[in-house]
Amino acid sequence: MVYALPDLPYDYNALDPHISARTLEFHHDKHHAAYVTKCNEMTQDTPMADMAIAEIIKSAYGDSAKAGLFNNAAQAWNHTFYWNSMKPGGGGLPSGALAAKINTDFGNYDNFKAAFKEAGATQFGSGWAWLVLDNGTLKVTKTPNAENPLVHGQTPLLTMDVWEHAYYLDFQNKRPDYIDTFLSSLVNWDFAAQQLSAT
Ligand code: MN3
Repeated sequence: MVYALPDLPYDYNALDPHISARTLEFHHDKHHAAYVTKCNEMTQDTPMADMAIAEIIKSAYGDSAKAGLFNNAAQAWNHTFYWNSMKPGGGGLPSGALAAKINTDFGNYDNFKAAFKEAGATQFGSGWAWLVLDNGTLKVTKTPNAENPLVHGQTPLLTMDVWEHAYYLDFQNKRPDYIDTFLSSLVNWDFAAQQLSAT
């Protein structure tokens, strides 16, 4: 397998002033690119070379001999999912079937929002906050480091990177402000709705 680094789905300055071009240049061109390069180096000339990246992630998870591969493969996948979880002019409320499902499973949008903010703010150190479909029910989860919902049999719908490199240049240590901005101005509900309708 050669997993290609995908281009950002928007221009580097498209999320300005919420997330700067400088953050996206470092985050995509340095951090994401390095995970992709290392993942490809580690699978080259092995039986995993022909596996899809989601299969590599699930197969390497929990295998201490493959911890490095897991971290790089999962981070390669997580970042692609994260770029798509945001869009220029994003934020606000979901609509259609996703909005109805959020109301059913969380009671209302504000309950979802509170759960997502808490997950992002309380993930100690590096990690991710997620909206997932778990056995037919929407849930908010958080994962440490590179871990992602695929290894727990859940379907990810949306993610937010809460590693410091995602927000430090724009928000410094104020992770809660980044989370508020993600929900108010960046979240791509169309992408999450597509993930839900594909299940
Ligand atoms: Mn990151």
